[in-house]
Amino acid sequence: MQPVAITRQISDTLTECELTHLPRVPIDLTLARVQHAAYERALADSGYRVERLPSDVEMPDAVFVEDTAIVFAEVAVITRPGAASRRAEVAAVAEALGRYRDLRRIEAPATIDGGDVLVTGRRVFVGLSSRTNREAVRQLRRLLDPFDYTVCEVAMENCLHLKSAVTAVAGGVLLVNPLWIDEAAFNGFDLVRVDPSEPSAANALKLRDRVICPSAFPLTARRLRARGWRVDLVDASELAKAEGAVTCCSVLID
Ligand code: CIR
Repeated sequence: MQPVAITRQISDTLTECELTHLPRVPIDLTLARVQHAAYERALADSGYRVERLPSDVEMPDAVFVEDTAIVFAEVAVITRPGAASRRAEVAAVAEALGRYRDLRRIEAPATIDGGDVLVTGRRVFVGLSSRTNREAVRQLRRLLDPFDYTVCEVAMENCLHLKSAVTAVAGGVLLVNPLWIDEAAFNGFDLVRVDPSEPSAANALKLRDRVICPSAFPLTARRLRARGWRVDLVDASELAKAEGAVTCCSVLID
């Protein structure tokens, strides 16, 4: 099967998005859409069939589709996002994902954003953030019980999501910002650190044949290229003002 990337249109109300760490600044919606289209082209270039869902004005943050679902080879888990304003986003994503996977759901009182879940091989790391609680970790562990995954929680600080601080860039290799998570939680992995002048650079998107990084972080991209990987840069300046980066704008079904 050709791999699929679910993305979602940028809502006209993006400027009313949730913000946790950044002050609200003007977002150029036209430019945001141009940048988002370039991101989708990078997905398509890498072999993904891009399935773009519509959005609407009731869902300012819907473009950050990663937070609504976690896809495994066996099932997809529909989240219960930590921000109440984002809970309605899951319906359309569940409908789309249901064509490819059996669905499981996280239920109240659990809350979890997909951005807090790092899946690499059979390991599942869940960041305890302002969006994700221990009850969600418990439910996720139970849902994955039949499938031989190890689910563990990770403490984090000073960033929105676990994947703001750590992402997988190759099998067994993680890109990390050691100031936001404890590297000891990732014992046994080969860790590449972000350039210290680019603290937000740990969010990179691993595709089949390349890694996508925001063009704002050239020094970290250089560190990845030095390992021999193809790194494509995308300008994500506008969605970064809404606290989004590159993993958050797609749900990949490989
Ligand atoms: C939010 O605060 O929920 C959005 N403004 C940004 C979400 C970014 N999601 C992600 O990195 N997974």
